[in-house]
Amino acid sequence: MADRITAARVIVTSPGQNYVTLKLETASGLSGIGDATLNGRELAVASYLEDHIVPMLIGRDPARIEDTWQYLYKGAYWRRGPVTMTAIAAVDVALWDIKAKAAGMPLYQLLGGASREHMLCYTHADGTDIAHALEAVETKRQRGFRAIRVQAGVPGLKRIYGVHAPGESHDAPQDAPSEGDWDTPAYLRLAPQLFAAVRDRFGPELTVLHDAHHRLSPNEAAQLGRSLEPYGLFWLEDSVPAEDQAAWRRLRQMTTTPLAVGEVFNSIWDAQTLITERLIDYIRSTIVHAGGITHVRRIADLAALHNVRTGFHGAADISPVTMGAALHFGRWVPNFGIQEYAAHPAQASEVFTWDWSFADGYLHSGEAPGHGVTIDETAAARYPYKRRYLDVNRLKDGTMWDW
Ligand code: CS2
Ligand code: MG
Repeated sequence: MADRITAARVIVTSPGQNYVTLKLETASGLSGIGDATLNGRELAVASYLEDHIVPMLIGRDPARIEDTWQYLYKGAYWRRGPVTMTAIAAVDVALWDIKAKAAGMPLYQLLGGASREHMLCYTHADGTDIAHALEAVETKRQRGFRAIRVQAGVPGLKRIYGVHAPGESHDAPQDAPSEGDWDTPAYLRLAPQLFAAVRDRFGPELTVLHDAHHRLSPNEAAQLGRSLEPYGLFWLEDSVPAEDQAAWRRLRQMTTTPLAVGEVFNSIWDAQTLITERLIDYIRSTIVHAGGITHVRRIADLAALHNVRTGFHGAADISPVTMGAALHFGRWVPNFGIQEYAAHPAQASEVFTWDWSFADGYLHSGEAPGHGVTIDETAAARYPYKRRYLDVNRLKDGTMWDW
C-alpha cells in the first residue's frame, strides 16, 4: 500500500542566521526535510507553506515527487517567483529525502549514482583593503581551500559588499535594511589592482573568483572583464543585472573572462536564453530558490547540452539542508563546475546535523540515506526568528542602486 504524508511542519529558527525548514512525516514512520529559506523575506515563504501548501500535502503519497511538483507548480496558476519556487523546493527536497531513506540509499544514488567522489568548492576572502584581502586569502588557504572568491573594500566607500562594518551586529533584529554606498569608477580601478596583488603573492595556480553583485552596465562589466583577463579568474559573477539578457549578449562579445550568474533565478525560464545562446559559463541557480532537485535537474541538463557547468550558490543563508541536497546533486550531475561554501554560523550546528563534510578543498556528500541533514526542533525553538534584511545600496548622490 502506498505510504502517505501524515504531518508537515514549518520550522523557523535563527541560530545566527534565519532559516526556514519544512519537515514532512509519513504513515510508515519516515521523515524528510527541505530548506525554505529566502533571505530577508523568510516569513513570506513560511506563510505560503503553512497557509497554502501544507493542507494539500496531508494524505498525499510521498513517492510521487514529480506529480507533487507539477501539482504545486501548475496548480498554483501563478507560476514562478522566488516565494513560490522556494516553497516548492522545500517540499521537493523533503520528498527526495524521504524517497532515498525509503530506498536505504544516499540521495545521489537515486539521481544516477556518483560521477565524482568529491566536489571542488570555493569560499570567501574579504578585506577592507587589498592588504587585508590578501591576509584573508592566506587564512582560507591555510584552512585548505583551493578556490577563493576575493573581494576588497573600495577606497572611499563604507564597506565591502555583504560585509558588515566593524562593531555592527550580524544577527540583531532590524526594522530596515542597512545602507551601503557605491562608486563604479573607483571599483573598476581597484579590481585589477586586487587581482594583480593576489597573483603576485599566491602565484598562478590558486583558483580565484570575484562577484560584482549586478552593479555594472555591459560596458563597465566589459572593462572589468578585460582588465581581469591577465589574472585568469575561474569566473566573474553577476557583473550586470541578472534579468537583463541583452546585457549578457553584449558582455559576452567583449571579454573572455568566464561568466557566472543565477543565484537570484528561480526557474529554467530565467536562464533559458543565457544557456541556449551560451552567454554564460556557469549557472548558479540553486536547489532552494529554483524549485528543488526536480527543477534544477532540468536546468542542469539544459546547461549540459550547451557546455555550461553548475556553480551553485552556497552563502551562509543557504541552509545546511540545501548544502546537503546540493552535494548529493553535485555528486551526480555530469556538468558539475564548483560549489560555493561559506561556513554557517556556529550555532547552526546545534540546530542541524549534517553528514556532508569539508576536507582539503573539497566537499563530500556523505553516505547516509537521504540527503543526510536533520533538524532538532527543540534546539531550533531556542533561536526564535529575528527580522533581518539584506542590505541596500546607494550611489554617493543618494540614488538607489543594485545590491
Ligand atoms: C552572494 C551572497 O554568495 C554570493 O555569491 O552574492 O552573499 C548573496 O548576496 C546572499 O546569499 C543573498 O542572500
Ligand atoms: Mg553572488
